[in-house]
Amino acid sequence: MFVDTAKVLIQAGKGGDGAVSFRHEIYVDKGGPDGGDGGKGGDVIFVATENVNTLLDFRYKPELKAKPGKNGSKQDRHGRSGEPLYVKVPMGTIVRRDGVIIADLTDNDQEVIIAKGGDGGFGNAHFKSSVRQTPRMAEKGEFGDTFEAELELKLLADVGLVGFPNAGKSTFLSVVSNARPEIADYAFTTLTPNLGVADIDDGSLLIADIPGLIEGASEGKGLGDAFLRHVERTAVLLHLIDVYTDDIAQAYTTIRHELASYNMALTDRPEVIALTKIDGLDEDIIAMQMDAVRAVAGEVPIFALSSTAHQGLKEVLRVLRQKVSDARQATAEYEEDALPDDYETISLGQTQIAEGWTIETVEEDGVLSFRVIGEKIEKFARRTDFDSFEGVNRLRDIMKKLGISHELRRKGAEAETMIFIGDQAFTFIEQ
Ligand SMILES: Nc1nc2c(ncn2[C@@H]2O[C@H](COP(=O)(O)OP(=O)(O)OP(=O)(O)O)[C@@H](O)[C@H]2O)c(=O)[nH]1
Ligand SMILES: [Mg+2]
Repeated sequence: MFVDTAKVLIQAGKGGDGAVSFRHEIYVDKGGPDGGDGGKGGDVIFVATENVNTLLDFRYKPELKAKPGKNGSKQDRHGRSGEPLYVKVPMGTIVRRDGVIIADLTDNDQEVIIAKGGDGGFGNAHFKSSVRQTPRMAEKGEFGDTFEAELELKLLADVGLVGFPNAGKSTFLSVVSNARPEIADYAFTTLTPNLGVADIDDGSLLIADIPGLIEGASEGKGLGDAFLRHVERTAVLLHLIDVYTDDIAQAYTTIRHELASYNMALTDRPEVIALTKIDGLDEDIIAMQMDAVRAVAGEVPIFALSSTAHQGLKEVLRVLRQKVSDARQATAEYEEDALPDDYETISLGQTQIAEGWTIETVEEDGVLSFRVIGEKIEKFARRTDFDSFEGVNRLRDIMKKLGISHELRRKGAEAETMIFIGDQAFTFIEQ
């Protein structure tokens, strides 16, 4: 199965909590507040690299978490920021969040912050004012950005051409597509991959022509196998073999062996075989050569073509198109099966909340309570230390400033009415 997508849980680090602390000074019972701020949580950063070529690793590592920031401490010591988590991804990786593209990593060494670490909370030193000399509250650090990311590796091409040097790969591409690769009667004419688009019926195929492979390529012979990483990113392989090859079965198995040595996964990539250069050749010889390959190739469809005489090209393109569409379908189905059953429970999808705030009235057994919903106020609530009266009172102050308290009162809130914000619950007025 050709794996080119993965789902991962991304979790940036939580911000450190702010500290509550007071200076110790000789002869002074209680000095000023000196609780430091919490450090920022680590970001999750994706780095595109040409050294990674598949998303396979993410299937075994479905959670990517950056380090939290350290808490603040006394003597105005700020907590250290959490280390960012750098994650290497192949060039051509697209990252989606709730179906929306948030990053497209195309260049080598390109870095994108995928999830931001939470801000650290302010320590109590921050809350000192002329009217509040001994603030006994500090903020909590915010949670880091957390979501399920869908990764997709863009394919380089639908079809990759493989085969010995001189097999006629570039010629094939030049005839079926708009590409104009160099063609010559010697080995290793093609040094870097060429891409071309072939039209077939009402669709099209993106085809990649790759440098020729020889026996021992995986050990560095010929041009080596470094360019096979391009083959890895094609959905279907078209294996081209010169019909004039003496031991044609051997030619086929040699290339298969080199593909397998490079990456076993390439051996189950959907494949089509075509014998090339059949122009002017006797039908019987073509049939004999096809039989010889069939004996070692099993179920793989085998064709015979001539690029120069434009023979048999449409047939090959049609089968390739069908195979490409099957491969994409199979990948999509595999995607659905691949997720563990409890995946929902480990995914901490964040709900997007509109700007501003709204109030939901809840009435149970004649008792009235309210839920306040809004990005900003929920953010403040997350940062509030609910074990501290002062902390909750500050949240009440913010609610006043935002006009939420006024609206709550209008809706009938009284001192002991319960107010819910996010995961937190508290009374309307300090009890
Ligand atoms: N008669 C005939 N000759 C062909 C055909 N296709 C390719 N050739 C010749 O075969 C030689 C090699 O063709 P290329 O297309 O350069 O082969 P390649 O597989 O790209 O070779 P490398 O890039 O070296 O791996 C050239 O001289 C082509 O003209 C064909 O259909 N018929
Ligand atoms: Mg070539």
